[in-house]
Amino acid sequence: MALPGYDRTAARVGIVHFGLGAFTRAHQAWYTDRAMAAAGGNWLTLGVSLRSPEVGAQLNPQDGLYTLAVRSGAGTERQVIGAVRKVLLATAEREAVVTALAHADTHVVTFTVTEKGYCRKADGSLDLTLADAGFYPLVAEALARRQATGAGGLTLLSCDNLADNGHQLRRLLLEYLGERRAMLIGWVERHCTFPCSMVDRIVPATTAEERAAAAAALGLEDHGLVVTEPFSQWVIEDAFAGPRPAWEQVGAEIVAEVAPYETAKLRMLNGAHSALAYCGLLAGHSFVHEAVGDPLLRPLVEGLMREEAAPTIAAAPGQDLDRYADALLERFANPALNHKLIQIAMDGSQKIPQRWLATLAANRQRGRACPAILTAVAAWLRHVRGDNAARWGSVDDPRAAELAAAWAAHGTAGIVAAVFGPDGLLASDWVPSADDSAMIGVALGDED
Ligand code: CS2
Repeated sequence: MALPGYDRTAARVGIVHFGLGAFTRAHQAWYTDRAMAAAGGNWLTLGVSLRSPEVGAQLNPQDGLYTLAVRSGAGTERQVIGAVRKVLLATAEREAVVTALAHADTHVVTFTVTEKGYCRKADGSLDLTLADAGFYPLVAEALARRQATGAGGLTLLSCDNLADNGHQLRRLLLEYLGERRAMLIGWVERHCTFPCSMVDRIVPATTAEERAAAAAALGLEDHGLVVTEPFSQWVIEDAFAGPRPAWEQVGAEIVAEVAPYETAKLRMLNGAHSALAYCGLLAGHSFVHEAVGDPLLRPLVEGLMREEAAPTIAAAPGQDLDRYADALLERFANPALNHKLIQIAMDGSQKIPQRWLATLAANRQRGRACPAILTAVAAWLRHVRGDNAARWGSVDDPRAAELAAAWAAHGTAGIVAAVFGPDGLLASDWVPSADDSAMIGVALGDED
């Protein structure tokens, strides 16, 4: 088994990361681990959990070390990742978090707080009440200290599946400062950067069975174990405020323009994932590899990727979207991952705007129909109505109650307008036409 290729006891913390879940441990921390082995540097990561003590409880007793198990049909390869120093819990250790963010050794702050962690209202603006309980006050306080001490600016790097994630983070943080610390705005604009990035690696939630299998193979229990696929991609906009790890030496792509990669990933990979999740659950499947192997669903996700999403993307030179779709189908079919559809199905109200609605709007402009996405939209509406609840439990979405109320008030006849219409819960640039509504209506059936 591979071990960290550098002296982690001598290295210092250079990155603070919000939301050190399974994804980051299999992605960013893995890149940073290899970047330190390749080029050295003080780039250990300090993880911050906003509310849940779980990740700290897993990693801190293990000194931040954990195993990354890379799984494919060919077997499992394991390596120990040493890039995480420790994990702090913001609610209990606020001062330690702010001190780390304000420390002169810290140059990069990274985020995987999920779509809802940015605390946006339905119109995209900042929800100040939610933001006050999120990462915003911690970052704002630390930036004020950095200004006061001359510690310098920060690179604030969003690694979440949001369109234009860096620009969104910048806009939202500036909005927060406008409300709470307006004096800082000019300094932040001059000294901090917010690169956009596209992150990609499929990382299912680690199960008890995986931990047991690893314990049998390793002879020790690893509470921080993470399981992932062989594939990984990280494209980062070249807009750093100061030093950074040598991520480009270990496969990350540092580019001038992230948008083509990010759009392709969100609309093709994530768009197909969400379609597989809602359509797959309704068809009785549990895992992504089962859903993509279903002869009725496979053409649906192929159509979604190749005929509906790909034509809306202005590809970068050398970016081949048809081959990208081929590779995605192969990744989805990985039988060793056991990626649960219900994991992808959570938080749909936060995910589908950038995964489906943007594609629908772009096709509308060109007068093209999107039968695959409309089928998926119907499956999502059924999901939030509770059609999968008997088997999978209640709907896990911050807007579940509003969506349930819309179903109760409008039923099949009115749900499309209530959710996607100009005043709907998920109003966007895509306003369903009569044809769209009819198509979704057919897929919904007339059961109510
Ligand atoms: C998935 C993503 O859960 C989900 O919504 O679509 O987590 C997906 O696995 C990653 O973005 C892959 O990089």
